[in-house]
Amino acid sequence: MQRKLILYFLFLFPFLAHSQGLITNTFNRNTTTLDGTWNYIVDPYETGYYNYRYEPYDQLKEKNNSAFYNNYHTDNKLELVEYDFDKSPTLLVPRDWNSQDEKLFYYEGTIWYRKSFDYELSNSTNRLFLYFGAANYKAEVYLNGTKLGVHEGGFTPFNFEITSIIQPKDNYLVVKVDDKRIKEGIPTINTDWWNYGGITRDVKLIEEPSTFIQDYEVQLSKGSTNTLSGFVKLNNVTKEEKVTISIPELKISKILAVTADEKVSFEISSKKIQLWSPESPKLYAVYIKTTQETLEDQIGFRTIQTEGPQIMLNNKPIFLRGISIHEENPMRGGRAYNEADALVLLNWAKELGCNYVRLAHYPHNEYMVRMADKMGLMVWEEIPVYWTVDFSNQNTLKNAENQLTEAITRDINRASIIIWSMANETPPSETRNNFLIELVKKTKSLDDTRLVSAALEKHSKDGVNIVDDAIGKYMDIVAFNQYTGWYGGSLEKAPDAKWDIKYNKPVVISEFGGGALQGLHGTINERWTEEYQEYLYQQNLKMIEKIPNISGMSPWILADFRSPKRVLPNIQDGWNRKGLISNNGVKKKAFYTLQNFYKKIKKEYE
Ligand code: GCB
Repeated sequence: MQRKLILYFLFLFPFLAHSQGLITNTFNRNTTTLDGTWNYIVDPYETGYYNYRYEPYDQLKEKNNSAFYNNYHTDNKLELVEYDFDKSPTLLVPRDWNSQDEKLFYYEGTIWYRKSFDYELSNSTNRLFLYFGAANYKAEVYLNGTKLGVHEGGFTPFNFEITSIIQPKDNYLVVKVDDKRIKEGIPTINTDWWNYGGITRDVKLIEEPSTFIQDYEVQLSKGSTNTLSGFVKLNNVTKEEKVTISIPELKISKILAVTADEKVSFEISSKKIQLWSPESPKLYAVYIKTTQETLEDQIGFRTIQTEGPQIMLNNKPIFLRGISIHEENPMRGGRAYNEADALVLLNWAKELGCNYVRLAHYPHNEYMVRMADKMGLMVWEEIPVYWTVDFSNQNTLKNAENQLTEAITRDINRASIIIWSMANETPPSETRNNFLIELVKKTKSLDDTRLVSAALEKHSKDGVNIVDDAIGKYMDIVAFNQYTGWYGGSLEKAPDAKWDIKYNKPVVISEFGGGALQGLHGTINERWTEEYQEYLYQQNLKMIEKIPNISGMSPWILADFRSPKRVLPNIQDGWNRKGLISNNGVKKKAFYTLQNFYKKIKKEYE
């Protein structure tokens, strides 16, 4: 049978549903992948979504209120006869579309995806969920003619229950993904990275028993090295349920009674916990068990706090030897999306001598943070509140809070994550402060064990570098970006720079750096040469070492990354060249400058 883009769902769900309570730890559940080839239709005018009066089909209230409807509907079905998925080409999922087809390289707009699949529940009382690791930027999801809902935000997961819709044969999943940049979005229109569109992360079906473990947290209590605490949240509790949390290696087994679909807290004491650290990234097998299922996770336990100007990991001062990373595999071009990509990026960071990575400027995929857990890399995780988002817009705030909540919910059990970052280089104002304060409150309400920060900026007066952004008061770490020797400032004088930082808190340089085309050589005064970049690193490192309360850094950036803003012919050609590694995977001279510096710092802290 020829399948068309059938839009009969439009009249069944005349409202916008949203995604439902997030299911976590999908890596260790009973799942079936929907990754692979999906048919697609490029729809720049959104003809599949709006009628000719520019009314969204799925929001039409009256059956006969549009000419389109009168002309084309039969039997509550609306067919766009000019569409045919079966005759359409395919894209790989997960992957951005830009790097899969030259014609889509610069495309920003709507693409319709279609996947057909069969699925039989293994047990008639079981439930089925459809899970997306991420789709950039806005996804509208339809299954067998029913609209499941909408998700906004390109870097966090979402899921929908499909138990009552799934059929054993020929399920017809349609997803509209729209990556148009919008002023009120998170991020907004203007960023310095490629706006990769598409279903960029794994898609899976999750089969669960009727009552199941939706979400949980097992972490050390704030400041304690021997009390584990957290919560378990079951879904669809109809009678009292017994939940057992066990960690066999620690001889821990704790039973909770759960009587409602809400987070039930617990505390467990243990004297023998071996703490997670970069030197020894110990992970424990943790089991959450109900009468209906057992879920395993691999979780590390560590404490992270500040004491005046110091960051304390497991009660010992640490220095964050970091690097900033975009979620991109530069050698392939395109979004990083799997374990192999995570290994490429994080192995480079390890080789550089890092114990810490800043995953900029949005939540990276789950492979990255799970790999960081295993490799012993501490992580700064960020949401894309970048530059000039629409701070006075309440919907924008809700959107940011939602993305933050999804990121924290997905990653709360990852020992590697020590810092939640609220924003990057946002212009100070009362409106912006209020926006960020709300995000800090949200973060602390979801997770009081980690540190909160944001990449701020410095300004200069009478030759003194000043950091006095009022939002610093709400941050556990004062982090700021500075580009001495690239966007102004003298490299010769850098080591003698004066600093006035308002807060007695740990200071982290969240960015510094400069561009170089790998293979281009010259003097230290010639921009874009490897020598210039090397000198820039040498001078910046001399300067940074002397900054009061300095506790770490994440220079900008591990590898060259694509940015439409970077157009200088024969040098940039669409790449931001501040990478220490080229887009061919070749290390530039400055890589070794930083590597040597980190060797020295490591010795000082041992
Ligand atoms: C910054 C931004 C980062 C840019 C970088 C640059 O301050 O935070 O996203 O890519 O500068 O290269 O200019």
